[in-house]
Amino acid sequence: MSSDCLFCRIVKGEIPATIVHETETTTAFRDISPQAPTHVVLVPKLHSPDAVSLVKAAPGVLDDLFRAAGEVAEAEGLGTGYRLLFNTGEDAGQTVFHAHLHLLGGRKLGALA
Ligand code: IU
Repeated sequence: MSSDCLFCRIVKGEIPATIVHETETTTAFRDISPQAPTHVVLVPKLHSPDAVSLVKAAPGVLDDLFRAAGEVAEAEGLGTGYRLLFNTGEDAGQTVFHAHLHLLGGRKLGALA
């Protein structure tokens, strides 16, 4: 946990967020600036700056994130499809340096840039 990391603070309940799912290792909440009708951010409770660092530090947690994403997608009724993505590094548009998996769905999604 990092006291100056926004997502660590959401995980600890210090900053409000609309939490939609929680497991022992994962917290999932609605993105504050949704890019699709369903836009949920899934974060590991363990602080790691990006997904590749996370898989090195705690590989099983990545499995947990994807499992949780599937559960959220089902709960949100996204049976016709959804997108899961990690922005990794500044050039990819990562703005919060705590690994997080975006879950987007609820409309036809365009091609990736
Ligand atoms: P990115 O992959 O690092 O760009 O994603 C960070 C996301 O975190 C982005 O979609 C923001 O809208 C979202 N977010 C949030 O949900 N709550 C916040 O308080 C802040 C950012 I700051």
